[in-house]
Amino acid sequence: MKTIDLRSDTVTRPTPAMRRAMAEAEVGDNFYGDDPTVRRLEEQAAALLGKPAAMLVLSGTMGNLLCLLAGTERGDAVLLSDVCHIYLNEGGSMASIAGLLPTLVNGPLVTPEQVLAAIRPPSILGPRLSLVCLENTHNVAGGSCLTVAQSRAIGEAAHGKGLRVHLDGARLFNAAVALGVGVHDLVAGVDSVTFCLSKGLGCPVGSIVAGERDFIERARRWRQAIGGGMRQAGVFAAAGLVAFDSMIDRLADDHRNARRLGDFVREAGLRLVGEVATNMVFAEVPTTLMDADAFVAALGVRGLRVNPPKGNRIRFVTHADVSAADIEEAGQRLLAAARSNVRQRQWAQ
Ligand code: TLP
Repeated sequence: MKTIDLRSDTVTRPTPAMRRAMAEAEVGDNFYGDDPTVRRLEEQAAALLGKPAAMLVLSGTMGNLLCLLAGTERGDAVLLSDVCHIYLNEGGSMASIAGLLPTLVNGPLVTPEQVLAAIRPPSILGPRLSLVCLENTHNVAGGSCLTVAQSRAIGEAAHGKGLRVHLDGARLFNAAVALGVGVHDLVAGVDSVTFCLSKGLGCPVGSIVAGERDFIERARRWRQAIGGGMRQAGVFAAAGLVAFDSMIDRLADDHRNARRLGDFVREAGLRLVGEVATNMVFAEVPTTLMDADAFVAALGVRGLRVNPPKGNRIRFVTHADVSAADIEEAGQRLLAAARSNVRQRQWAQ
């Protein structure tokens, strides 16, 4: 039985074209700026995003942290959602490493009104609010997209008050493809952005940070300081170049597959949480059907892998290593898992 892995879009293996490019990559010591493949990747990334400079880093978490470090001063306050990845899932590094004070907005969306409401008159008493963080697509909000207009409006509100804006765009290309816009339009209103090569774009490792030249130079110093300096990184930057050529447009397939999976989720008697906007499907297992842990176990027995549930909520993520046919098969397994439990309940009564 073929395992279908829907835990995350980070589980993809490099494509044959990536493996070839990695094996043949021209490399050099990136510390000395000698790696031509890294340089090419960074130039292409900056051009794609319409930002003056970009830099390769090891992960999305590292990219976000560097943007916090380079875009703030210790003791500053940062406005961000209480369910965003930087706050929830990055080990508290914004506080423990960057020395920042989170100012939280309830729920996934940070609005221009919330930005304006968070501004306090200058005072030596309070923390200085200097940065707003956004996330696009938003993971916990079900892979939902922030539109160009929304991003611009938040950027304008923040800039009007002298604040910087950072975008955690781990899945920025998913948003661009789903909205049918260019990534540069989605990041026009932000000062710094991180996106991941290792998620929907299918690379084995790597993320990009981008912004103004002096900002990227500050981030480069911090990358070195936290041990993120790299040598012949062209070996994996080469996969990123392949991704730019061949892995962006195909994200539409992942989105189509996610919508199809959403149909199966409903058919299985689970509650679909929100609309399926990109490559994520969030579902709640009704207690009348079964306990969510038992349901995930029933899926596991049938070769369908998902992460442990959070409460009664399960996340399914589509990616380049699951085909439309795999999704049909996953749907059948989902239905079978739901039916198996109903039967067990009937026996237990
Ligand atoms: N998200 C991962 C897990 O949290 C490990 C996932 O499976 O979704 N921003 C966002 C919005 C993310 O979803 C992630 C990873 C990151 C940043 C961090 O990226 P990495 O894993 O490269 O550090």
